[in-house]
This record gives sequence, structure tokens and C-alpha cells, in this order.
Amino acid sequence: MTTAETSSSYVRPGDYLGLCAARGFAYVVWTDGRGGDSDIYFAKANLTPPDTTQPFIEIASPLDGENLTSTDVIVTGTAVDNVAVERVEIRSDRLDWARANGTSSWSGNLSLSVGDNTIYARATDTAGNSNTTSVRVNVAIPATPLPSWPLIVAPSIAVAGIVAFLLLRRRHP
Ligand SMILES: [Ca+2]
Repeated sequence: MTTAETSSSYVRPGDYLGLCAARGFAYVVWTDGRGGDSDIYFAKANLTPPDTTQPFIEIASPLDGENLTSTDVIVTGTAVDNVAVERVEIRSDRLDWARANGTSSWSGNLSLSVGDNTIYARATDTAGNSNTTSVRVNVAIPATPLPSWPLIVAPSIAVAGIVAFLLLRRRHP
């Protein structure tokens, strides 16, 4: 704290001269208020270094580039932080953020649209740092298959048979 020692003539009571976050201490320096050759006092307090490291988050499912056959999807993943993950939120590119269940291991439901979708997941730590990741997926709903030919042909033959039977009865009562 050479700054405090060399600037004593400018120090006023209550002056706050230094925050040495790297050392984990705050230094508060003040005089006795009488002017002149006032003494300088140092107060040292333990500080928790601020958490400026953003969390890491990963989407495990669905995979990036995956082709889905339903608009309803369960999104799962993991998140980790140097201190603690406070919350995980997910959204698609057409929806607002919604809270996922869990933090270090999380999951949530999303309703997607047919076509291309981007799924985002955001982790926020207890200091407010956040990090977002995303995957792109495509949703294509399979077309309803046509009934197989026996289901079409068999009733047609049956109807034709009944009609023929009725016509023959009318000609030969
Ligand atoms: Ca952090």
C-alpha cells in the first residue's frame, strides 16, 4: 500500500484508497481529522474475491443437427461453475426463456415448430455471470401413411359383389 503511505497529505477521514481483490483484502485509510501530520490507519478486511468466471453449459440432447419427428422435445444437459450454478433456462428461437429443472444436471420441455429450430440453454451462476449455448434441430412430422391396398381393394370387391347380386336378383326375380 505504498499509495496510501505516499499520499497521506491528501487523505481525508473515511477515504477509501484501495481494493486489492487479487490479495483478497480491502484497505481503508483515514486520518485522525486534526490535519497536519495526522496518523494514517489501515484497516484490513477479508474479502471473497468476486466471481467473474461464467458457468459452462452443454446441451446433451437433442444433438446439434438432429432431425426430430415431433414438435415436443425434452431438452437435457449439464452445467458447471467455479462457485455454483444458480439456474438454468431454456428457450427455442420462437419462445421466451423458461426455467429448466435442475442445475448441474438439468432438463426441460420445449414445444418446437415444424422446420428449423434453434434451442438455447443458459446457465447463470450465483454472481450473475451467465453463459449460453445452442443446438440447431429440424422437425419434420412424418406424413400419415395411406391405408395398405387390401384395406381399399377388399371393401371395393365386397361392394361390387353386393351390387352385382342385387342387379341379378332384379333381372331374375
Ligand atoms: Ca462463476
